[in-house]
Amino acid sequence: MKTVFSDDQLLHAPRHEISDGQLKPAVEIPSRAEIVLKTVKARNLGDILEPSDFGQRPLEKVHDKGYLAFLECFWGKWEAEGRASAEAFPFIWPVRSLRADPVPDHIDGQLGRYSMDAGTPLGARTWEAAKASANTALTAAKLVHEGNKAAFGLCRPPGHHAGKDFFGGYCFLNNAAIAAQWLRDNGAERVAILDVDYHHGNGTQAIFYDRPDVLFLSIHADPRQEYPYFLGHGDETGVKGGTGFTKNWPLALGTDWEGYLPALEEACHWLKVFKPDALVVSLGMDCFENDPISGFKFTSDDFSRLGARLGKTGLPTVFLMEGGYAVDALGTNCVNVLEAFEKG
Ligand code: Q9C
Ligand code: ZN
Repeated sequence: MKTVFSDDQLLHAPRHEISDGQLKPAVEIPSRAEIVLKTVKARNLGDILEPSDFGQRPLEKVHDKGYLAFLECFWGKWEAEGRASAEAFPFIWPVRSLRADPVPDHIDGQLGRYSMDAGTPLGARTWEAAKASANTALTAAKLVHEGNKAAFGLCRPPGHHAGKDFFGGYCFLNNAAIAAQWLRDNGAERVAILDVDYHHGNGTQAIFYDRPDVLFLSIHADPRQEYPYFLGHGDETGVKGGTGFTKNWPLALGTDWEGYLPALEEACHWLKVFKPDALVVSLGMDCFENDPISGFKFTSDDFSRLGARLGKTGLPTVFLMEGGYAVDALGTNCVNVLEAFEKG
């Protein structure tokens, strides 16, 4: 399987995140991508390609233009404001009874308008890294479009929490949504997204919630107990024409492979019913038992089981990396999925 990756994705290098009432060391860091790349090489998964530049169009098909302009221009405004910090955090949001329109002129207002949490630092080169990550996803999608059975976009920063007009959960551009939309625009009639990251893919779900052409399936920690808390419940199944084309499997904290498998089997059943032209897998490795911020109990071997099960679907598949914060094991867990998928 071919891997797509660009060094530009390392330019987003956050130092801290706001978590548990403290400024803590960031967990979504460049070494995540580096260890996965190293393992891809060590285990000879296949060629490693640089992404092509797809330009602004595929981003605008998913994201709001004002939001993209905000991401691009933010750091210049932050510096012009005389801020000394190496990264920016939002601290006010347009919640119930406040107005999201008009978008404020002031950067602190814009930060709140275009974000969902205070745990996702924006830095000087975040935009470049996020764009490179999206181009990596698009290039992997193109490889599958051109007839490769599967491809791996080593995306970082991740994407599935980012919505049409907001960043959060370490995500800025929704790589999976951008790839799925590109596949739709290039001949695929139906695309399925299976999100196996430990956290619910709220951004991806919201982007396709009213659409029947992109099936969104997500298996994740129950939002009653876990981030992102405000989406990913079992009764969310889509709206309007998209009714029935979103499915969620919220699982209890402490879930192991045995507890996970029935949900995975149901998700694979819906893939079979939907018959997509392509599958996009939002591949988080944060279900791992030693993940520092998560509560499931996958072993490294379970990631091979996951990959083998996905291989059995027989679908052309674009794997895009999402979360996973046990850096030492991240490469092993990720390549376990990809290798087992290919062995089928
Ligand atoms: N105290 C992804 O996996 N909050 N994002 C963690 C821990 C954010 C995870 C707080 C988790 C976001 C792509
Ligand atoms: Zn996650």
